Amino acid sequence: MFDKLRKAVDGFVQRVTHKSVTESNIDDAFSDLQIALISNDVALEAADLICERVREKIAGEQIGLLQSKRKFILETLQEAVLEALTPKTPINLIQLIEKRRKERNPAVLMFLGVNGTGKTTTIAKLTHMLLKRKFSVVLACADTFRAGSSEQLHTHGERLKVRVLSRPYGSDPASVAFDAINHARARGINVVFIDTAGRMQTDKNLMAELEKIHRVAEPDLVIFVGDALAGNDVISQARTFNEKIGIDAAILTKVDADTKGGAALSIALATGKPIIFVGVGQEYSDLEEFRPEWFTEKIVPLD
Ligand SMILES: Nc1nc2c(ncn2[C@@H]2O[C@H](COP(=O)(O)OP(=O)(O)OP(=O)(O)O)[C@@H](O)[C@H]2O)c(=O)[nH]1
Ligand SMILES: [Mg+2]
Repeated sequence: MFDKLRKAVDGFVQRVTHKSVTESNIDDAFSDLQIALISNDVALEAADLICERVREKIAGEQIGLLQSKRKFILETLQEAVLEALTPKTPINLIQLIEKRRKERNPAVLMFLGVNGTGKTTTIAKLTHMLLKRKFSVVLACADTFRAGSSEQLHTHGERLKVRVLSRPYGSDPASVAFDAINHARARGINVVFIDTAGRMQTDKNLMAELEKIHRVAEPDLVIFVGDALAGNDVISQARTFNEKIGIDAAILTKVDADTKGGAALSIALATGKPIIFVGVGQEYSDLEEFRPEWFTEKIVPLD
């Protein structure tokens, strides 16, 4: 999956462990590592932070002895990547839903992101996962904008046997969210998923609409859905949605088709919010918990 980033890391390790490495040409190796990280969708700040961490650790060592220190460098790199990917305040979705259930309230989860990142598919996957855990779910089609959005969510609802609330195209999406939350409260349903229309983070009107949905729904969690293939743009997306609406967590989709691997690092560092799941295909079961260790090992293997 993450072949490109891994190759770049390998190249860096080979350079700094080479016999002729000196204090001065180690700088070149670091700037190559930084460029490799950036060209693999790692945000500039993230790349800087990782290079700095490795440099600090290596500074205490005698460069001449680094030939035998391949393992040490790989471990240091791993530590830096792991630290960047490990959330300071983790989120446990199941615990949150349980807590709301005990309070006899639905957990309200709102999804946002740019067009086509996989919001609707991810909601269907999460519904599938929660149904298996015996939670009840209702879906709100707060996308009254894109042609076919309501049909798409209704199709998932039929397959998964859960209720979908929608309104005609052009209606106020905030009122669909409102209806669904009331429906869940009245019937003791555990989880409300609010599916919003994809929008560019730069579209002022659509961002204002999203703010309204947010104000009305008062969600327990706002989840940013980012596409691993979106390249460097995912940084600006995550950052803008976080600044304008405020996000609590992220889900990274299409990781199955990603060879770069930098998007996870970028989202984590741009927002400081945890990535909670990753999408690894188009089937309902293709959703996995995000494990920082797993991602780190893919990017920096220790062998
Ligand atoms: N390979 C792969 N495809 C995915 C994944 N998640 C979603 N997709 C595909 O991405 C496409 C778009 O998914 P949607 O769920 O409709 O995306 P969306 O964000 O709801 O789109 P809009 O509502 O139009 O903004 C579909 O073809 C999905 O099957 C994933 O993890 N892996
Ligand atoms: Mg959608």
